[in-house]
Order: sequence, then structure tokens, then C-alpha cells
Amino acid sequence: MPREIISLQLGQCGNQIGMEFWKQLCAEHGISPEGILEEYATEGTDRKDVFFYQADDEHYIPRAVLLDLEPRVINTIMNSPYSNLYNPENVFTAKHGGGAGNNWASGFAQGEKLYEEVFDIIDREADGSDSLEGFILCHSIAGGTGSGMGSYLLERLNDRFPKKLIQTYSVFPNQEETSDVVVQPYNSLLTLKRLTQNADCVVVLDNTALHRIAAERLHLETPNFAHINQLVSTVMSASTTTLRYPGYMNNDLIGLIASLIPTPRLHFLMTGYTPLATDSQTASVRKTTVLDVMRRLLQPKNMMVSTPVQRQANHCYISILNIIQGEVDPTQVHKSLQRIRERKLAQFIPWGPASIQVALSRKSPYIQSANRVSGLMMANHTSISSLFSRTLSQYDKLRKREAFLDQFKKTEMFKDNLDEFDASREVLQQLVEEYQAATKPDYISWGTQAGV
Ligand SMILES: Nc1nc2c(ncn2[C@@H]2O[C@H](COP(=O)(O)OP(=O)(O)OP(=O)(O)O)[C@@H](O)[C@H]2O)c(=O)[nH]1
Ligand SMILES: [Mg+2]
Repeated sequence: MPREIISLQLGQCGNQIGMEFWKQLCAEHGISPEGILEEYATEGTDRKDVFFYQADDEHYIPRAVLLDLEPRVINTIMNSPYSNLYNPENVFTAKHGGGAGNNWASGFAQGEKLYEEVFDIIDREADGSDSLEGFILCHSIAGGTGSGMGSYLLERLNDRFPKKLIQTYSVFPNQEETSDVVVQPYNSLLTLKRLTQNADCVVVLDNTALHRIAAERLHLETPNFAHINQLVSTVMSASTTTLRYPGYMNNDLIGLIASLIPTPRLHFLMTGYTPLATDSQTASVRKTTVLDVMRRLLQPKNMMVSTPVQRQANHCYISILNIIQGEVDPTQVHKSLQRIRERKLAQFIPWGPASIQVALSRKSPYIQSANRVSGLMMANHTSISSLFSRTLSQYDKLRKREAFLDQFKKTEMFKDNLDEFDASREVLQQLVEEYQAATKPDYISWGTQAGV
């Protein structure tokens, strides 16, 4: 029985990364941009039906819903070679087409108004699956549509599908760029409340780190979104390989999440991937081994989140899952883990049994790769909380000056008071404290002490 997953892509960023994800999935499964199985794609042991369904004429169609409040990005997709891939009934752009103007409150309010139309699509898609496991939401947290309407969708998905999992791929803004979006901290804070309360698992994609990795590792002077989204789609596709190429473990989303998230709120994951494109130039002089890959995955510079992983005091791993693809002898895995333990390369939480989990996964037979072995690390690490602390302090600065609140006050939610800001701040502050508490041995009793 397939455990199907419906993906919802929202706003500019959500649709742009979603687009790259589907391109990559098509390539890996031998599906043409029109949704037709390529002649060479005869190796039928992959599981396409988690992410695709077949139409009456056997076309493969993504279980994807494309949503935006402005038409530009979706029009680009619909004018690309992949325009016939998607179910046109699942493509929705708001009629007025004005977007949410980088304003969370506007995105949220528009989401409320479009509730019927949007959930007609989502319900139909859900009814069309045999055994729906959950949803994947792709969006950014800093704009208006992906963040505001995304927040609204997360709340409603929770009500309407209480038993289904919700995983998000959430893009965090680049901190090193002086942004033209002054209200980013407001939008991020309000979204992070929903990501904390209404999602089961958030894969954090941090534009700051992605930008740095693209510049340093891919030797690009000025990386653009196309380069960065290449990294994003690599991570997104690698993180779903165990679902698409089933092996002996982590064959469904719940298994993946259960192995990484021991306590419900600490569900924000970092990722790392190796080797990246130019690393493979060294392939001719180096034989990639499992130990190489696992060791490199533990280096902070490979993490796609801008927190120095090991250098920070006290911070530690709650869990690690390495998804290793390629020609791997399982005994190598065992030896590598032993070596990593001996060298104490990873610092784990003091309150639970912790170790690096490894899933060996098959990879697409249709894509050539220069490397024998590649790996994705998905890690639950307490230093992710430094991203939230940063958002809190940026928010506090703006809020103290009562800066840029006018647009928010024009909306229903904020017209009488700013309570929603205070509530969101509270939730995020609590989250930071919980991550802090998780670095200590008595974390298990923290919930009762803190009264949450
Ligand atoms: N990685 C990545 N980040 C993006 C991309 N497009 C936008 N972003 C980031 O997303 C944030 C802005 O959000 P958008 O997705 O453009 O906004 P939106 O959801 O369309 O909302 P509005 O346009 O305000 O209605 C900024 O932090 C951008 O850096 C993309 O293609 N890739
Ligand atoms: Mg937009």
C-alpha cells in the first residue's frame, strides 16, 4: 500500500523550489517533462506512487498543488516544458493577482477568504489517494504569501486532517543581504509560531548558509536563486529517497520523523549534503568512502543552516539520520560509526540513547553520478535555536520602535490590538528555552517544571 504524500507549494519561493523538486523527481524516476515514462525507464522497483498518480492515459501526474496570490512564478512554470506535467485543476492563482506585498497579515487574511476554493482542491487530491500519509508544504517564512497564507493553511490542515503528518520545507531569509523587506522579522516570527504548533517536522533551508555554500563550494561569485534552488532540490530529493526507493527501514514519513524527533516541539531539522557538484572534481584523485562521507557530513561548513554546529557551548545533537546512497558495503557503515564514536566527532544529548542512524538507500539508475557514495544528513541539533533567537532580537528591535506596523493594523487580526505578535513571541521564546533545556541531563522533567 503506498503511503501517498501531497505537496503544497506556496508563493514565489515555494513554487520555485517545488518546481526544481519535481524536475529532479521526474529525472530520477525516468518520467519525461510531459509525465510520460521514458523508454529506458524499465527498472520498475522504485515507488512512484508516493508522489505521483497515473491518469487514465497512464501519464504520471504529481500529487502537487500550486498556489500563489500573484501569477508570475506559476505562469513561468505553466510556460515551461513541464507545463503539461501538473494537473491544471491543482494550479491556483488569486484573481486580483496582487500578491500579499511581503505582508504576513495580508497573506493570512487572503488565505481565510480563499479557504473554500483552496480546500476544494486539497480535499479532492486527498480523496484521490488510497492511504494518504500526509502533506509537504514548500514556502518561505519571510514574504507574505508563503508565510502568511502558509500559516493559515497549516492551521486548517491540522483541523481538517488531524491524523495526517505535516512536514514543511521552510526557507529562512538570508541574513547577510540587506533586505528590502523590512518586515521580515515580523513575518518570520508569526510563521514560526505555526511551524512550532502546527507542523510535525520542519526541514530548515537557510538562505544565508545556502548562499555561502553556493559561493564557497561551487565557486560562484554571485549565486542566484537558480543555483541555490539546485542545492535545495538535491536536499529535498535525497530526503525523500527512502520513501521512493524502499529498503528495510524508513519507508514512510512517520518512520523518518519518529527516528529524528523524540519530543514533539523540537522538530526543526538541519541538513547537510556531500559531495556537492565541484567536490566531484576531486573524485578523480579520491575514492569516496562511507567514512569520508559521514565525516564530512559532521563538518559545520557542510550544514545548510547558518549556525556554527560544534563550536557553540553546550549545543548538541538530539538525533542524526544519514541517508547514504551508492555502492556501500554494510560492514563499512559499522566501521565508520565506530570510528566516529572513538573520535567523539558528534556531541549528543545527555538524556537519551543517541547515535547516528544510517539508512542505506538505492539511487536512481537513470542518473549518472561521478561519486561512488553520497550522503544526506538530517540532524536535530539544539543550535538551530540560534536562528530563532536571532529572529526574536530582530523582532524586538522593530517592535520597540513600533516600526512598520501600519500595514498590519489595516488587517482584521491586528486592527484592535497586537496580541498575536505577543503570543507568537511567547511561543518562540518558549521554543528557544526548550532547546536550551534539551542540552541538559534533566530535560526529561523540563516539561513539568516549565508547566507546558
Ligand atoms: N531559496 C530560495 N529563496 C527564495 C526564492 N524566492 C524567494 N526566496 C526567499 O523568500 C523570501 C521572500 O518570499 P517570497 O516567497 O518571494 O514571497 P511570497 O511568499 O511570494 O509572498 P508575497 O510575494 O509577499 O506575496 C526571501 O527571504 C527570499 O530570499 C527562491 O527561489 N529560492
Ligand atoms: Mg510572491
